[in-house]
Amino acid sequence: MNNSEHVSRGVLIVLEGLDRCGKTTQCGKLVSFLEGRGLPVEAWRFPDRNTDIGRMISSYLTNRSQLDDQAIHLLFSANRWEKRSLMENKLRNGTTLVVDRYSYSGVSFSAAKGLDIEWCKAPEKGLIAPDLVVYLDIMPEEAASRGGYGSERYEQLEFQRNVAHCYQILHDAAWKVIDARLPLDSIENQIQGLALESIKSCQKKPLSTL
Ligand code: T5A
Ligand code: NA
Repeated sequence: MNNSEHVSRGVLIVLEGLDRCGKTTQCGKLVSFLEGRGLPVEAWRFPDRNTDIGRMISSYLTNRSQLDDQAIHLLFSANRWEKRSLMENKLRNGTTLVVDRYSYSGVSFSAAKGLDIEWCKAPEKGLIAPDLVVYLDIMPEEAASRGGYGSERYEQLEFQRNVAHCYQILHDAAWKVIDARLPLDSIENQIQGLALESIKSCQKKPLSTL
């Protein structure tokens, strides 16, 4: 008998938002919090720059290579697909995954360039659907004023405005929106509450796909 039938599954938690909204900071805090409660949990991020595809993406993002918009879009998607079976195994075996960006970044950043949004969504179909999407809501102007902004390809105010607009189109009622201008610990507490709720309610639900 399959071992995983006896284990409650892990939950797929995704944090999304504009560049510099604070996702990476909050993903780290959430992972530590869940670890502290004795839950099996891992921090993941997309792009995963450690694979061959991820290295191509990283080179593009740091302006060391050029690619057509469609080509880079498909690479970002392929970077998720190459991790899909590992993701499914981890979840089935009870590990909760806290993921810094996922398909919604893929669609929003490419559609912000003017690509057709339905075309952008197509290669994401069949990936595992998140149980919880937390959107850290920030004005592009505010994000731009945070440290380190401007070093990568997409970190430009006008472009981030388009991305924000595309996120609005994708946004569905199940997303949890948090004001990213709040103090760190206030955001942290809100995300902890949402994560615990999701872990409680999703463990018996089967995994689904986008
Ligand atoms: N992309 C990604 C695509 O185009 N398609 C895709 O499919 C995917 C997956 C790289 C780029 O790739 C694009 C999106 C991105 O442009 P990345 O490597 O995840 O993606 O880079 P970013 O998301 O841009 O990461 P950043 O590091 O820029 O932003 P974070 O993670 O949102 O922010 P964080 O936590 O590093 O914080 C930024 C700064 O703000 C401060 C922090 O201390 C830090 O200095 N900060 C706060 N300040 C005040 N109040 C708060 N509440 C704060 N929270 C954080
Ligand atoms: Na980050």
